[in-house]
Amino acid sequence: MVELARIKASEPAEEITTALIEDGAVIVEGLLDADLLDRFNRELDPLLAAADPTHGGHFVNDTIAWFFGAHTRHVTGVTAKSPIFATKIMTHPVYRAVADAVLLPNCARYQLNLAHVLDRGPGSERQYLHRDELVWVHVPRPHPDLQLASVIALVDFTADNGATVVAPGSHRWPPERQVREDELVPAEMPAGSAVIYLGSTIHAGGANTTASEWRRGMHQSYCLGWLRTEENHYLTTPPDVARTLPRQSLELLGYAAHDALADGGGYLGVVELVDPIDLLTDGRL
Ligand SMILES: O=C(O)CCC(=O)C(=O)O
Ligand SMILES: [Fe+2]
Repeated sequence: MVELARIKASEPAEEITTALIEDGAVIVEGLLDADLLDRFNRELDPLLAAADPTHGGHFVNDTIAWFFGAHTRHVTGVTAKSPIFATKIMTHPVYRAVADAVLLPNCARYQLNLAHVLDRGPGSERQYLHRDELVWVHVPRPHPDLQLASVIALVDFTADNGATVVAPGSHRWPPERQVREDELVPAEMPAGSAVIYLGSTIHAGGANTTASEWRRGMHQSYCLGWLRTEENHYLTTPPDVARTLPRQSLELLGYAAHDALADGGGYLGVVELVDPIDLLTDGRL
């Protein structure tokens, strides 16, 4: 039986990064302390209570509708809806340290890709086993790590309630290699812990076979700063909201220019030829 390494959030981040690069995934125990977990869950409670598990049938296409199914309550664009997420969780030092190691060698700055709560209810089937990085299928292989992804357990994750399942080592497999059932591990973990995985690691939200438990998970990911992000942060978190956030959050939301001059490159994402974060912070935007 394959296992995932479990490392405490208080251990040096290099240990987490080493296990992640070795296995393609790692469980970080105690990422959110009890108080932060509780405050975040209380912010989410009313948003989830108002969420419709069918999402009104509104998805970008039919394949994505099938992928998420009709038993999941979604909160998307969490950066604008949860100040705790935008100021404490997206910028958590463990994510920063691991992303610095995994993503920064191949971009001038990395960014948030998406922030999506998946509250997977009874009846949710296992998601299609996938690699998150295939949203950038047009980047020729081999390529460097494009993405760092994570699901934080906001309730205890069990194999029965739909813990994320992961295929350790699959980040090194050729694209055509199929995964066998005995190669999958459920990321069982207590609330407040997280599974972190590479964009190239095969995984899926697990089936929720319980009668009444909702599996509340915070799915967030980061990607190289020169890629198009899955969520459009400028629309989910427009300047009026962004202005209330600290600089580090704005940078992760893509409000900072991607300036690759030091690497012999050019700039991306400017406004009036200026770094928009400067315009935003000094009141000109
Ligand atoms: O909810 C989960 O456990 C995983 C979600 C996921 O992999 C995805 O939506 O891409
Ligand atoms: Fe995924």
